[in-house]
Amino acid sequence: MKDITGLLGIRYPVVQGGMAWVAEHRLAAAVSNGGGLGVIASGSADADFVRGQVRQARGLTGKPFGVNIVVISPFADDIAQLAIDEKVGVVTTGAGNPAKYIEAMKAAGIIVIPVVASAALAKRLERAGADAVVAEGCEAGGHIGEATTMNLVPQVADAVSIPVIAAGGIADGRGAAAAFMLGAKGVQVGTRFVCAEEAVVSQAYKERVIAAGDTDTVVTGRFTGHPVRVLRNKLTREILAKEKGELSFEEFEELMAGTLRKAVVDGDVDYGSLMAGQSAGLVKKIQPAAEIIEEIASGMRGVYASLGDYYGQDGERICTEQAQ
Ligand code: TUI
Repeated sequence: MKDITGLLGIRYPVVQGGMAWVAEHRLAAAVSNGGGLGVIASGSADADFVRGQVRQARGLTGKPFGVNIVVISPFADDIAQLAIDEKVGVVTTGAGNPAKYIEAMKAAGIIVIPVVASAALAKRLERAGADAVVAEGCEAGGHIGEATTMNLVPQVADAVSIPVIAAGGIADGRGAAAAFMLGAKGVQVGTRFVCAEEAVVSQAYKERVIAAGDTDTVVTGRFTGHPVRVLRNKLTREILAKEKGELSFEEFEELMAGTLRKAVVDGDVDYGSLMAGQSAGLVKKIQPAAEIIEEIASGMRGVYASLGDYYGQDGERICTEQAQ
C-alpha cells in the first residue's frame, strides 16, 4: 500500500484540518510549505470565495494542498465543481456523505479523502472510490461524531484497505505515534494549527486555546443531530442552559448564526463559537506552522526510540514475569 506521503506528495504524514474561517490560504500554504498537507476550508462560504482562496494559495506555495468541503453546506455542490475546474490536488470532506462527488473528482485526477466518524461510512466511501479516509474521533473540535479516536481508528483500519488518517485529540508527537500504533498511516491536526502564526485568527481566540486545559471544551447542539465541540464560554453556558429546557432547532440556529466568524474575525471570545478540540490543553504557544510539523515529527521519532529502549528489540518487557 502506498503510504500517505507518497499518495499526497508530502514530506510528513500530517494533514491540516479544514477549519471553517481559520484555515484560509495563508495557513494552508504555510502547512504545505512546512512539509504537511495544507487544506483550505470552505465552511459555509460560496464558490467564488473559495476560488479566490485557491488562487491565492497557489501564489504562496508550489506544493500540494487541498480544499475541504462541508457536505451539508448549501454551496457544497458548487465547491465540488470548483475543485474540479481549478484542478485542486486534494479534496477532504466533512459533516456528511460525499459519495455523489467522488466519481467526477476521480475523473478530474483529484485525490479524495472524506472525513468519517464511523467504520460503516468509511467502507461505503472506499467502495465509492475514496483514496483514503480521515477517521475523526469525538475529541476533535467543531462538528463531531460519537466514537473516540482510540476506538474509531483501529475499527476503521480493520474495515477498509485504503490508508486511514487519524484525527481528534492529536496535537503532538505522542498523539501521532499513538495513532500510528492504532493502524493510522497519517494524522490530521486541527486545533494546534489554530495557534499557527500564519493562521489569520483573532489574537483573543488563540489566547483562549493556549489558556485551555484538558476539560475546557463542551459539546453544544447534540439535540440537533449536529453536535459541535467548542471551548466553554458565556455563549456555551447560555446555550447549554437553554438546551436543558425548551429550545427549538430554529431558535438554536438563530443563536449560533455567525458565532464562528465572531470568534475568529472579531475576537469576541465571550459570545463567539471557539471551535477547538480537547487537545487545546496541549497547545502552549503561537508558532510557525512549519515548526509545529517539525515538532510533531521529531516527537514521534522520540516516542518510537523510547519504546525500543523500554521494550527491547523483541518486546520482552511486555511480559512482567520476565521483568527485573
Ligand atoms: O466536519 C467536521 N467538522 C466541522 S464541519 C463544521 S461547519 C458546521 N458547523 C455547524 C454544524 C455543522 C457543521 C465545523 N466543524 N469534521 C469532520 C466530521 N465529519 N466529523 C463528523 C463527520 C461526519 C458526520 C456524519 C461525517 C459523515 C457523517 O455522515 C452522516 C451520513 O450522512 O452518513
